[in-house]
Amino acid sequence: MSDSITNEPTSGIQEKKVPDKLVGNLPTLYCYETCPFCFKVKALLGSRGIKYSKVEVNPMKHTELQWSSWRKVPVFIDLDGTQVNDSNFILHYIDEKGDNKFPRYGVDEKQDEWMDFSNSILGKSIVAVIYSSYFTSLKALDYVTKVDNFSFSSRIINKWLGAIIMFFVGRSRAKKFPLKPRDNLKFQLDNLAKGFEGEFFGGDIPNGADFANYGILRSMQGLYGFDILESHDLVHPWYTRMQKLSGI
Ligand SMILES: N[C@@H](CCC(=O)N[C@@H](CS)C(=O)NCC(=O)O)C(=O)O
Repeated sequence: MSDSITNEPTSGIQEKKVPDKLVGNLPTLYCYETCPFCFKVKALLGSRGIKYSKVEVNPMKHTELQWSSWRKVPVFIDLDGTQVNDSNFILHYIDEKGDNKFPRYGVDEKQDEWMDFSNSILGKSIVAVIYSSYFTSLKALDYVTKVDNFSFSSRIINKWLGAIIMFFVGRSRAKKFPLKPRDNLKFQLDNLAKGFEGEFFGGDIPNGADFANYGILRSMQGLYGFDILESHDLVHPWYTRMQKLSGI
């Protein structure tokens, strides 16, 4: 295998430990405030009562992640310096190290499929709605004007340029589905509800599929299109249960 292949950034647990990337001597999550994949991890950490530090990454420059070959968020650093990349891998890592409450990857096909669904379908479906116009995109990116560690110019650029970029990302995501963005999200929520086994995907307690899909939807709260979830008679009660136990 050539070096260029072996050096590709990879999902999951990384060999090299990076204890110097911890902040405040706590497990540390590198994230964007509104990133759907980051909300998955925040929900699990919240539900397990794990204290952690957050590093807000600049979405344009990725300054805070320059040290890592994996430049997407979330990146999780555990107390011993273990770096874990990619949201679903991080969920498994945290659960396995802690309460070990949900089946590991490859053990429960249904859980694995719904965890994949969170990325391949639900994540794209919400992006198509949230960023369906320049105005809704601006609303979603308003948070960057309030991030303390960004400079004034970064805040302005990230918001106004970021909204243009995300509007085009939203359009490209919308093209992946035959239905219009709002109708598609409603349709995907109907699908999601088919995976519930009673209270949760995991039955009486949430499993990886609950945290993965809840996190994605949590990132929409307060943004354009959240009303679609609020008016869903099966998904909304599940969402409320997840919100209560994760505290986010
Ligand atoms: N499969 C990854 C996807 C992560 C992802 O795409 N994150 C976005 C932010 S929401 C990102 O970092 N994109 C690259 C960028 O912003 O440059 C995961 O589940 O963690």
